[in-house]
Amino acid sequence: MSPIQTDVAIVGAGPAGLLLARMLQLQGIETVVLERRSRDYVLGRVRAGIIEQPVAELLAELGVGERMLADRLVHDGVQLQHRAGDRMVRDRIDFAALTGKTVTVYGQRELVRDLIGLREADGLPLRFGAEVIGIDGLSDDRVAVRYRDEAGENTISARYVAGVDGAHGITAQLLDAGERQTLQRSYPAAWLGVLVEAAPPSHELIYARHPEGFALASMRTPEVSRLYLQVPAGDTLADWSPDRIWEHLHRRLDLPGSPVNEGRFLESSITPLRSVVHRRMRYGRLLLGGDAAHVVPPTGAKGLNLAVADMTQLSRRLGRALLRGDEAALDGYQESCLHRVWQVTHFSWWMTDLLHRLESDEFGEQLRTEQLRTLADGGPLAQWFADSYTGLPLAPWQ
Ligand code: RFL
Ligand code: PHB
Repeated sequence: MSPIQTDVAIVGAGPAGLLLARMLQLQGIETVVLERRSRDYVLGRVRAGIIEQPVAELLAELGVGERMLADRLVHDGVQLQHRAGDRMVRDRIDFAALTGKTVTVYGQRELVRDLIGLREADGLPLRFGAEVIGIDGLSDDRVAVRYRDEAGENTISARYVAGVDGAHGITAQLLDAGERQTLQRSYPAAWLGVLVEAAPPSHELIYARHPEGFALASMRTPEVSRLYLQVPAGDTLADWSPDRIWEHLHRRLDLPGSPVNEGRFLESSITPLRSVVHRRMRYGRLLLGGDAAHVVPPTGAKGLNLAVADMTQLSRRLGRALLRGDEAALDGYQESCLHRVWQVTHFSWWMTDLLHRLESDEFGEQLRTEQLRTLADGGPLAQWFADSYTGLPLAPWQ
């Protein structure tokens, strides 16, 4: 059987792969999306909740925003809770006043559902249960992407391959470690996350620094909370009974008149904290992006947003290469992404260090306390925080 032919084979139906497919479709470029998990599994994953303003605007421009614009919560600030003297305080960072920008609360799960719905309604190829197992011919005119599904092994022949298969994907692993030029940092902590059928404690997110560790009160809707606790790296869900989770959430987050509301757990998970940057994002006809190319700890709510930023660069450059024969456009892909990747890696590392209990060191504690005071003053540090959190401008996608 002769292989299926396409312009761009997209490995992974996460937000990065699905959004790239949409941007290429709007430019008239053919794609096939291959996803190793089942449709139900992909639609069930919870993960991110915060969408930067420029990303929300892009989604609307791409025709993906209808349900998001109707159902989202718009936040124009966040609360930073910490000890000041002998009491706990909540300082508000006012995004609207500092930057004129806001963020959107809309679950990654909903965004992925919207993107899959559009692709299926357009009748475009998206194969679930199709695991990519190898890629050949990265320096030839066409690439052969080998995948396995329930029918056996098959091949797609493409001009380019987008490696957007996440932090545990195959595409980055096809290259040896030296080629990837990876830099990374691990943290001695993980996040235990629970999705809870109960109203959030505040109408805004509360990021809490507490002597027993970080906690975060986020939400999906006014009736559903998303709560996180810092736990030691290596802990599993078996170490955390529901009673123990509630005890820690109350201790770290409750203030008089503003308690965490208890409810039924709809989902729970543990995620290790780490920072990873593969400094090479292009190998011939393979282009890496999203979590396949870099991972940030979730503290700054940046992973999904950074994946989208990569995809605007990739979409425009693939358009130049495939529609105008300007292959050189792809030479600048990695360089154009990496400045933002490092800005976001720095922001996510800084926010993680500021709010978590990672080592007990009085000197470090004092520095963190003073930074929280400086943030509360609303000066240049608060301005930088608000700019970084609400999102740097995106490059054009076409
Ligand atoms: P994804 O979403 O991991 O998608 C990759 C897809 O590739 C598939 N795959 C393969 N398919 C075919 N063949 C293979 N060999 C394959 N190997 C893998 C996988 O099954 C998967 O479907 O990567 P992508 O698209 O780059 O998107 C990245 C985001 O998902 C990630 O950065 C965010 O979830 C991170 N994140 C957050 N980001 C934000 O911007 N804001 C947040 O508030 C936020 N909160 C979070 C988060 C991530 C979290 N966890 C669980 C990691 C909170 C948490 C707790
Ligand atoms: C979430 O709602 O899942 C969320 C919010 C803020 C973060 C990370 C995750 O920094």
